[in-house]
Amino acid sequence: MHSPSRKEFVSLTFTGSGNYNSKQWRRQSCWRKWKQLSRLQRNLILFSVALMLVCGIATYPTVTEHFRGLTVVVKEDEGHVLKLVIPEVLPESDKQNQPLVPEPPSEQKRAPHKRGPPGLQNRLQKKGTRSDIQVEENPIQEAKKADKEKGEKPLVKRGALIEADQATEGGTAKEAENKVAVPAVEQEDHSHEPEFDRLEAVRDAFRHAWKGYKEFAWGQDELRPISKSYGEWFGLGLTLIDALDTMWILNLREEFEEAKTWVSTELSFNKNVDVNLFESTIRILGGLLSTYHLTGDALFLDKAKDIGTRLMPAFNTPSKIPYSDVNIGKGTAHPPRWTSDSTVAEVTSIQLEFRELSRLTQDTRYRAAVDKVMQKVHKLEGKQDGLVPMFINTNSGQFTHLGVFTLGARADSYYEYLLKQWIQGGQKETELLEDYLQALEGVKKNLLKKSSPNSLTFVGELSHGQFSPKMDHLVCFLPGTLALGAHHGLPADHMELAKQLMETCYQMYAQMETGLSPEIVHFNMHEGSIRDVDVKLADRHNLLRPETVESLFYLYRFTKDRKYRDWGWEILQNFNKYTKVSTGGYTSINNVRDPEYPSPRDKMESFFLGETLKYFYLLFSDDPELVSLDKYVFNTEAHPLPIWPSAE
Ligand code: DMJ
Repeated sequence: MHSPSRKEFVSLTFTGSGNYNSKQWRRQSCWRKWKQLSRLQRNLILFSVALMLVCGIATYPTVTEHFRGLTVVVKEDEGHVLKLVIPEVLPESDKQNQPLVPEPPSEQKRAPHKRGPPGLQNRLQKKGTRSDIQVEENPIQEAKKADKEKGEKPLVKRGALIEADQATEGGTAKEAENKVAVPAVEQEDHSHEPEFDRLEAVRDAFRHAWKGYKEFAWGQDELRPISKSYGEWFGLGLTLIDALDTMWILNLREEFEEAKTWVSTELSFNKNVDVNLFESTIRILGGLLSTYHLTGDALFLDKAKDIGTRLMPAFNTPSKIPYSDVNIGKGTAHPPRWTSDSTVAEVTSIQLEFRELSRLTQDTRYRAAVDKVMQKVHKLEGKQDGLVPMFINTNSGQFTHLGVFTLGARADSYYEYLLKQWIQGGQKETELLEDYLQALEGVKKNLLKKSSPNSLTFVGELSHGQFSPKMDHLVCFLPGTLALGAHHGLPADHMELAKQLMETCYQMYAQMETGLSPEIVHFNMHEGSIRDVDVKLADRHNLLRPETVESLFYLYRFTKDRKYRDWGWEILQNFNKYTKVSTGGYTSINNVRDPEYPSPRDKMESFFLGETLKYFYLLFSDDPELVSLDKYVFNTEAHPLPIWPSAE
């Protein structure tokens, strides 16, 4: 216990006279004062000083990092300028841009990120590394500047792989733990090297995707690469079947043989399972038919006939417009539980496959069923300038939900298959061509607009006469389809429109911080807009979809303009940076606007192998005979089917 009179504080009152400025006086005076202190007081002072020193050392990196986090490096010509950006005082609109996903762990924030191809890299630096740090600028000007810089062959830091086991769909605690692995070794940018390297890069990507599928999801529908597991949809080995012809085209024979063995020994359609008519037609029937054509192996035709026959009960409806779902084991079909409607795109995008099945088997029932659907839709009321609504009733055979028109989800491939059936059948079925041409006029009249500030041509939507500048990534099939039509003799202005829309679809990638497109964008149309593209929080995901790469392939084949390949190369690299999972496979992501934390969804869609990687390969291939567009027509899942010889 201390005596109550004893004071437990340090008094530093300086008294006395003399030269206050002399060093010696100060030293003596301090020492005197120190000696006058009690031992406890001296110990207290020493302890406090030591504590301050320890804290100072420990917090130093955090403080500096915090400072760094509040800055954006802005490259001004040669020099670099650090600008302070304080999130708390960001404009309200920028705050809204902050991701919904949980904050990443601090190590992830601290990791030195230097991502994106050279061009994108510079744009990102200007914008800051997070989506909520935005510097007002014109992204297209920036992209052009970046294109110039590409010529200098700078080093690209290959982005980081996503580590498995670190995140799952839907923002769970695991997701918050998601870490990005230490960046891989620096690698040369291949963008100006021979196409061989790009083809190899696609084969590498396929092998990596296949590795994950083989290890964790073999024979199942879809790989869940983060949790190293799988997801079932129909229970029919969807990814494996969707990928068969891709492996053949990419000349991955070993992988192909393993898959073929599974098809011959394990695949059975005699299963009590409900499948979606459209999805199983385009992925399974289409995949088996194209593999049969590429390989000549009857195994695949037998399997195609089996699944095709099992899907036929879907057409037993009062209107002959098929139900959405079929039980392929029981031979029963039904609409979704909540409606007797089917989706227009679904019932009008199964024709290429069933028609081809009839041709190969000489059994006319398949073709008769799907042709009837087209004949009915051709005559239906409720179109606007050739544009179709999104739903059709299986009882009445009439369109429902009238007045809403889109080229995106639920209507997209109706337009694609009008043209492609016409091509498949040797350009004889004039009703199909008429409907296609009329629909394109409908698009031009009702849906085609320009964005601000860069006048990008885009395809919006119409709802009861009201225009919406919303465009799904799915619409990016259109440049390719337009170009294909022009190649087959349709008006040259289709090609011009294709080029304009191709630029727009590319910008949907290039204007995002990850260089990957979101699922849906909204274009700005009012003068004085800062950027062309806005993305709502709920629309920021990327599912590894193929449409833009598909169109790049067509545009390159027909124009030989190398910029389409370069755009594709940029996109492939960004898939590798933000969606590749270290233990195998690629994953859909939640947020294309946050390169720090794109937030993996733990799912690799079968179309990534069936379509996206196949179109990348064909885009980079110099061989126009590798699936010649004068001999084949691709179904909507990228499975090539032959254009029928003119006699048929
Ligand atoms: C694919 O299954 C097909 O391309 C379909 O037509 C649209 N959706 C996916 C790819 O995005």
